[in-house]
Order: sequence, then structure tokens, then C-alpha cells
Amino acid sequence: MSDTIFAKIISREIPAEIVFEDDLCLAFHDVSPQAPTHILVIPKTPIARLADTTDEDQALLGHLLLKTREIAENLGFGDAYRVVINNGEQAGQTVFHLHIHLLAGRPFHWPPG
Ligand code: DGP
Repeated sequence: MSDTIFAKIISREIPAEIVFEDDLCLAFHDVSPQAPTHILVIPKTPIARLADTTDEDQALLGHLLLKTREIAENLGFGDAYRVVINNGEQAGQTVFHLHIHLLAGRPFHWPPG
């Protein structure tokens, strides 16, 4: 867990285009964007999946969502954006460090597929 690609981004072992950072989280552009704007918001603490969180993570999870909202607003997408968490391999998760996808800048459809 501690040597995922995202842990290396947190420790600056590999570069990323960072848009926000505080004590609890880091946000940076996705290297393989699925929309004109595609940001990943991650906790600095190494949690592999949403499924691994507990009631003790309530404040952290709230913080991540509120920062996601703030980042969307700061980028000018306050009215239309999509927030996604892939949990587990079968749901499309490829990096096992919890992350929120913030996607914006194009229309989104439902169901997401
Ligand atoms: P997921 O499939 O939900 O686990 O999303 C992982 C995302 O991480 C995927 O959209 C691509 C992105 N990603 C993978 N490796 C890197 C990297 O080295 N740098 C950045 N910025 N994003 C990465």
C-alpha cells in the first residue's frame, strides 16, 4: 500500500500537476484524463479503498468531499461536474490508494457504464 504510485506522488518521488494540498489531502491532474478537467483528490493517509474506511474516517471523508467541491468551484465548474470513486478491481479501481475522481468540462451521461 505505501508504495503505490499515489504514495510516490505524495512524497514527491514522482511528479504530478498538483492543484491543491493541505495537511490531509492532495489533489492533482489525472495523467489519463477522461474529461477536459480530470482531478484526483486523495488522502495523505494510506487507505486502499473506500471499503476499507471506518467510522473513524468520517471527518477525513467529509474533508475530501468538501475539498473536491471547493476545487471544482475554484476551477469554474461549480454547477456541473461528476465525482466518482471506483472501489475494487471489478469497479475499475487500478490504484489502491483511495481517490476521488473530479471530472468536468463536458456533458456526462447516465448510466455511467
Ligand atoms: P482508478 O481506475 O479509479 O483506480 O483511477 C486511477 C487513476 O489514476 C486513473 O484515472 C489514472 C490515474 N493515474 C495512474 N497513474 C498515475 C500517475 O502516475 N500520475 C497521475 N497524475 N495519475 C495517474
